Amino acid sequence: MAKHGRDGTKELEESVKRVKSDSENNENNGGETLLCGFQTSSVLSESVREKTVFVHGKLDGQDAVVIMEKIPFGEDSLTDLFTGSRLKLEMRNDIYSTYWLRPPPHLSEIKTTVVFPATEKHVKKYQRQESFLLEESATDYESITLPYIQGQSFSVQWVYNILEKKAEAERIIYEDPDPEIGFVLLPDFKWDQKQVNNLYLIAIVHKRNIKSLRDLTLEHIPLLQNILQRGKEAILKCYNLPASKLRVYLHYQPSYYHLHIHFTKLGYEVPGCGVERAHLLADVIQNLQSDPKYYKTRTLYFPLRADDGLLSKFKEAGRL
Ligand code: DD3
Repeated sequence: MAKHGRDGTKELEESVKRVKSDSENNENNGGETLLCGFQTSSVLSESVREKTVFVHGKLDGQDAVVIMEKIPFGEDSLTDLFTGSRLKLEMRNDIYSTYWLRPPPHLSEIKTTVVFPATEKHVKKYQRQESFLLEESATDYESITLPYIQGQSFSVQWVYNILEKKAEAERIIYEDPDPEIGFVLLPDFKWDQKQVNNLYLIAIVHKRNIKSLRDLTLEHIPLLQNILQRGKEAILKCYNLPASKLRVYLHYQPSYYHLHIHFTKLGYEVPGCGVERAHLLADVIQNLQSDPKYYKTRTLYFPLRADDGLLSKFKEAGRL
């Protein structure tokens, strides 16, 4: 488990360095040349603003999705950037001049995520899609959503790997091993971990039978309170970020059906943090306190993408 003290940034840097040298030592096992043979089929989506691109292609004849993202400037790297770079002049005019700066290799890294082999679902997930807001009553959940979830083989093997320390063990920043109210807290891999400005951690519960918000009742309050309390404490200790700077919430629908809580930095407008999908953990706790069956009985609203299988089920049932 990574050690983190009061001085969050130093420790953060240290753990980032460690993760890097781990993967550097790994050579090909760490995938150094993995993408050399990548054959692009299509660009699924891209965003000029987010500076991301999602590419579908083939590796060894199998489908793969590669996600690349240029990361923000970190304040700590500015000195290295100025001293270690060369400029190529583009134009000069009066007191104005523009350049192309060629940064040293360690400052020109692109955050890259590879899904391989990718299923058709992975490929679809990253195609730009229209979304629609659905209204799910308690009976809709029982008759449409629940059977759909159960019929799907949404694999959460990667979640079990984290809980069993078969993957990402060194990335865990806090763990409460209690089987009832315990959880693991670690960086979501969307976070570059280079700066706290776009902090994104997930708490994954040890208990395995809670699919989503819909399953929560009074009996889960101790679990939820534990995550809220201890999660905030761990983030303060590790990254020096107080609870007043955190957005702590659940998604409905979640992207995987094993209960997990998102911790993101306030001000960082991460996809999925809008009112149509995010439920603040503190609100969830209060709602359960005032009505133990709140999430079993209420109508819940959520957006679905046009190609989502669940959307078709709602259409078939005449609910859209
Ligand atoms: C996922 C939601 C899931 C494709 C992609 C992402 N954080 C993860 C595996 C390991 C992780 C995550 C599913 C999958 Cl790009 C399909 O996310 C993960 N590890 N969000 C961490 N730390």
